[in-house]
Amino acid sequence: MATTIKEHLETIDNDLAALILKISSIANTISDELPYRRGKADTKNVFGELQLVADKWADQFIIEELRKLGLVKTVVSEEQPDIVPLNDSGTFNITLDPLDGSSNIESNNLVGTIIGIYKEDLPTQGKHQVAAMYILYGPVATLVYTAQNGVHEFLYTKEGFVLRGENMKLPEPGKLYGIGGLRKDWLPAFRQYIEQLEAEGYKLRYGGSFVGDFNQILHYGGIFAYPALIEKPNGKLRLLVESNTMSFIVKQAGGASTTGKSSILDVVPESITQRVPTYIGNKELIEKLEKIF
Ligand code: P6P
Repeated sequence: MATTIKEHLETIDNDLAALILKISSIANTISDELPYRRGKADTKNVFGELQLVADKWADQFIIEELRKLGLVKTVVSEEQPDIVPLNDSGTFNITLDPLDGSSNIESNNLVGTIIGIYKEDLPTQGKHQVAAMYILYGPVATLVYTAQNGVHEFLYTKEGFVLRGENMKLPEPGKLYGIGGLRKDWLPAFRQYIEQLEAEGYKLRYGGSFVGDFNQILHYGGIFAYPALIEKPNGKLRLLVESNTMSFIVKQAGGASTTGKSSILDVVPESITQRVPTYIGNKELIEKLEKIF
């Protein structure tokens, strides 16, 4: 009999398990609702990006579900301009990208929900996470989490989320590379680094959603980056709601992440909207990358 996520969570702190289980329970609602939440909203998020109906709905839905649980003190969401207070007596503080890659909905490509879980008040360094997870709405819905107990993947079935992979590690050596931004805008040294990987036979996989592209690196190894660009030295990805969460997961899976100079998990946030150049994947590739900057 396959291990359910509820059974797998029995080995961790009860409140943290209850939180992760709650988040897993919203996955199928979001997946079921996506066909009906299409089109553009008439608003922009704090980053000036046009919000989609699905972005706003998923954000509100998740925040209200977390509020009902009573364990969450605050939420920092990509779709909210400020920290959202939920329960004064809550134990956890959450970073949330409710529907990462939502521009992919129109073309039915991968989107997902990214969640970082902290006990410290936000904003704080990513290394202070107590758990991190994402849900990927793909051909099948999958959920990946770590509570500092390794990285574990679950498949959504008629019986709910069941264990598919336990203590996942990035395969060595990796096979893939996926890089955001336009090649002409990459820093010259980074362009040469990528051309070296191409010469070594790394295959390009880039799908326009961090959650989908990271998930490929977790399964096949390699490197994903939304790099520093000539005109945008901080790249595009948000430190709190995107890069810190995946960096916490990749470290538990034997990989690493960097801003180009140092670990993303060590960055002291200056604001909840801070962007960070993001390079993430096999440790050996990240170490090699840091030498060129
Ligand atoms: P581009 C999605 O909007 C996102 O924040 C990440 O999920 C993804 O990696 C990146 O932006 C895609 O950006 O410029 O390729 O559309």
